[in-house]
Amino acid sequence: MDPTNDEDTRTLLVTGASSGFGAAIARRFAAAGWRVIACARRAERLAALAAEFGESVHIAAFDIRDHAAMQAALAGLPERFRAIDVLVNNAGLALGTAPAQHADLDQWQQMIDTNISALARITRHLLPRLIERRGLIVNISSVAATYPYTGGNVYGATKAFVTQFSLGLRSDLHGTGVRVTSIEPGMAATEFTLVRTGGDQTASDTLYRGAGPITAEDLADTVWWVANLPPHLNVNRLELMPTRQSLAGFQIAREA
Ligand code: NDP
Ligand code: 8X3
Repeated sequence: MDPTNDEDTRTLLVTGASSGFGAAIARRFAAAGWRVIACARRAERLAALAAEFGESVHIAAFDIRDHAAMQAALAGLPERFRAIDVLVNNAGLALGTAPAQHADLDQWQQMIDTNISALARITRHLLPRLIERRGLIVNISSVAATYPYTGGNVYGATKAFVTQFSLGLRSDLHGTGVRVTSIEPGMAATEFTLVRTGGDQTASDTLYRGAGPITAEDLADTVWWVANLPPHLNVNRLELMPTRQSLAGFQIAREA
């Protein structure tokens, strides 16, 4: 891509660009000369991103659960950001680690609204533009979509939706040239655990210490790789884990 040629420049929209994976993805692509639309609620974080990269980053601060706000932000895109080549559905969160029988229903609802409903809506909204560009959709799912763990309940189920929705999109978009990839990471050191625990920095530090977690830059490099594959190649699902994380299976509650 020749960044001096405006026709050549490709555009990526990434949700959840104010921290973690999303911020690293925005930086990775902007640094390589792409136009980047960076979305999240925290406008001051997005402004810092725009200050770093100037005119190649357009920021859109809105709550992705708010359908009208999402539509208004996309309708208000400047002309040069309107043709979108890559949509990265990254905004999402886990709230709480309580087993289902003790879980907070409002937290469940927020995860469903963000990880499922908002992701589906923005995707539907942008599909005509992505089809026009023979674009790419990268959905950030999780290993929690496939492997259950105690306290993962609704979070894991929302990510199972993300993975299955990705496969469904592949099927519906057959013949359009649009590619769809579900990326399914394991433990990654971002603000994810801080959010999940309601701001417990010690819990977050303790979880990641000595675990060699995935970094936001690892994930950004992965999205970069997927986005730069030749057009005839589609990565359907990509599961990533830190080497130090692995799977442990079943449990048995024995009779007393
Ligand atoms: P972070 O908490 O660092 O980033 C989450 C991003 O989502 C923030 O930019 C946040 O922005 C945005 N977001 C959350 N809620 C909303 C909302 N209502 N409206 C708009 N934006 C929102 O976590 P990660 O970078 O780790 O998470 C990114 C994705 O990766 C998530 O979907 C997560 O489930 C997934 N994931 C994370 C893993 C990990 O271990 N870290 C592993 C597997 C998957 P703001 O608060 O400014 O709105
Ligand atoms: C985040 C990964 O294993 O903490 O999606 O649920 S995990």
